[in-house]
Amino acid sequence: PAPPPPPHPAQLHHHPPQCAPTHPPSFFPLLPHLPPHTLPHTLPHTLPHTPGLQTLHLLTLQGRYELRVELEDFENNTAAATYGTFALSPHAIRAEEDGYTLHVGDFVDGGAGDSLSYHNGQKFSTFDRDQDLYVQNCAALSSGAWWFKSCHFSNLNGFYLGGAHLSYANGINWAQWKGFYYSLKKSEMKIRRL
Ligand SMILES: [Ca+2]
Repeated sequence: PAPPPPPHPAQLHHHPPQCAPTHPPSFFPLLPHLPPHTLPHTLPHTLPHTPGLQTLHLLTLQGRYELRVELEDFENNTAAATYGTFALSPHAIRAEEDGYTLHVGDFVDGGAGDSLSYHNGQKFSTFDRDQDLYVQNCAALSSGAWWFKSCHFSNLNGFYLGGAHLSYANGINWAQWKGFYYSLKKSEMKIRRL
């Protein structure tokens, strides 16, 4: 077979030089390898770029809060789980060093089952900050950012896989309702001061 034609001169400079600044380490390098339909519903975040956790920590210091998780599948079924206590690192001087530890309890079933009490007491882990109890990186294995233990019964920051999926536990999973092979259409976590 004929050798491939030499590159057009314009293509020689297509790639940036080696000294070009690289993107900060995060989930983002994984995304180009995924087909479009597996793009996450929210871009996974890294701890330093997660103001939400610090905000939640400070907010839940101000009083007693409950958490309500509302879920919806692709048949428009809905289910919920409520937790009468919810806080992040309530006893920590520096919440980030404490890993925004999840304190959750007093589960009340709204049809979804309890997929969060397992995570009580766990630190929040991301792809580039493994704070789980598993020998491997749960955030990488599950394509999420969560209070992973070893690893999870819920993964609401997982990939938006659009319903049933063949891959294990890396979708928007709430195992006690739909198992580890069903990625939900919608999930919301709401807190309310008691
Ligand atoms: Ca680990």
